[in-house]
Amino acid sequence: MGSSPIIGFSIHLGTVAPTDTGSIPPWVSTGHAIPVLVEPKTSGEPYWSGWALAGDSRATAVASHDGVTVLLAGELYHRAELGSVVGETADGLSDAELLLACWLRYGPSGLRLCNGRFAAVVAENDSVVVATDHAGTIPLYLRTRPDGVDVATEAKVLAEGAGDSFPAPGTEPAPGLTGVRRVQAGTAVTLVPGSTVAEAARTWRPPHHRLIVSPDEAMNRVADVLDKAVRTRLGGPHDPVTAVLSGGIDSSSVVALASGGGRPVRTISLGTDIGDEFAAARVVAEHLGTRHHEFRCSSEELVRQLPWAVAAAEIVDAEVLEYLLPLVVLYRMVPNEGTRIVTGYGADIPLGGMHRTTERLHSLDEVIAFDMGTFDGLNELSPVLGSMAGHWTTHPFWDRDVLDLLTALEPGLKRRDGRDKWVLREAMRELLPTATVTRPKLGIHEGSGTSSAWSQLLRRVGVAESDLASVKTAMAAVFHRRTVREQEPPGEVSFDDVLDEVMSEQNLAVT
Ligand code: IOT
Ligand code: MG
Ligand code: MG
Repeated sequence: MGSSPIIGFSIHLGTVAPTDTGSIPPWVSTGHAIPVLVEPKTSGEPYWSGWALAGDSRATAVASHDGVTVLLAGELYHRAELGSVVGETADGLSDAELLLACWLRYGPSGLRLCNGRFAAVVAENDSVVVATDHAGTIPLYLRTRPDGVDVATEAKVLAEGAGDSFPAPGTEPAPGLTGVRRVQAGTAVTLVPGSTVAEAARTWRPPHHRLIVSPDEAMNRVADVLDKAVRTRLGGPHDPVTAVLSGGIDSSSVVALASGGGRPVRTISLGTDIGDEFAAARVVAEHLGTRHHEFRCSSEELVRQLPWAVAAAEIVDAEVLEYLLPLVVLYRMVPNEGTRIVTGYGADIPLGGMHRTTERLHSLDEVIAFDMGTFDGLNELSPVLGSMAGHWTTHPFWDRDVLDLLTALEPGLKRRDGRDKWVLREAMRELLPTATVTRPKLGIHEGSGTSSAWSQLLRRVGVAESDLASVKTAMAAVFHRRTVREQEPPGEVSFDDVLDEVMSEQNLAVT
């Protein structure tokens, strides 16, 4: 894991020699743009041309050996284990080189070994494999063309291309865009550029079975696997790390494990005039001795940054945008570019934390199965949320091993003794104050006042209570059209203009 991975890329793999890399694409992510140009070694191999984006100008994007070329955005988290099976020590190898070594030994099946946060392109002979990590945490899009295929980690980069992609297996249409397709989570799609030959292989699926383990063993296993996921995400023992801390059990667990061993940890919390969780976060920060910062933003200012959240997540789901907006706003307030940020995001999905009122274990498990079956394409873990402000984010709860275990634990370990997320709370009991371990869940959209602030702005112009949800959905679609399809910089998209447009479309008079 480099401290500054490749953040994203936009490349064309073609059958015709490119004259140059083309102009730098309209990213929302910011960083150093590194040109990618790869000549085929033998006939039949594709030409590569395009750009990779990195936090560090010294980063190298591509690794090549024996006719195989690898481009990797993101990072791998079990470098030592991978090194042990590919017969090399991982030290000194970049993650792209490690993936290349894995490919040379296992071929495309090597992607099934990888536990990471990555999007990869691998070319061998005339075939190109485009692959997401187990959970698709770095969204990956493609557009097939008669002379090749365009692949990019931001959909907006491909929005303008002509032509309709053929529906390659393992891909889905990207919302609001014609001809752009998204590679599914945990999927490797093999393509032959310039043809319609394609096949898909799954590299991961959420477990459907449930494990019976004693409560003690479950606690220990959760503590161990999460500890490892946090440690592998932090770089060297003295590298500084920043954590987004709400003071809930999820982010507090991450901070507790990150602080272990005396590492300097900075914690940051966001609050608005409508709401904050500052007191709860402070309890954790003081207990663990982190350098703690509180950021405040007016709730109206927060909601007005919705175009940024849409441009980053490239989604149209208003409810999910309410979860992501406070994080986008907070990341944009963090001053030093190139900050490595760990989050507690995603813990509630395998643990059923969002479903506080569910009484029966059956219904708890059903919502967990549903959420684990429907996360793909929501882009909640997308690095672009942070990389648009120049930061790199990573999410230990969606580490492959953590996710496998948390999803599979039988639901009686998740709801127990009248408490939600029981097994996580118990696993962290020794490391955190009791008040934190027993603190009831509060969603980020509630704690920050995001949902109510957006509703409030709509009520102010006369939107009826029964229309709030549909107006939010319609606004999300317009933000998406403008920032993704039309690639307008999010800073130039006005919340009020979009609201006006939606109101007149829906024949609702602005009062
Ligand atoms: P929540 O779990 O409250 O917050 C997610 C993470 O955001 C926290 O762990 C913490 O790292 C950070 N965070 C939250 N609030 C603040 C704050 N005020 N200041 C700084 N950091 C903060 C929604 C939710 O409840 O967030 N996310 C769910 C999943 C949503 C459902 N998605 C789905 N079914 N696909 C989650 O699991 O995180
Ligand atoms: Mg949570
Ligand atoms: Mg919360």
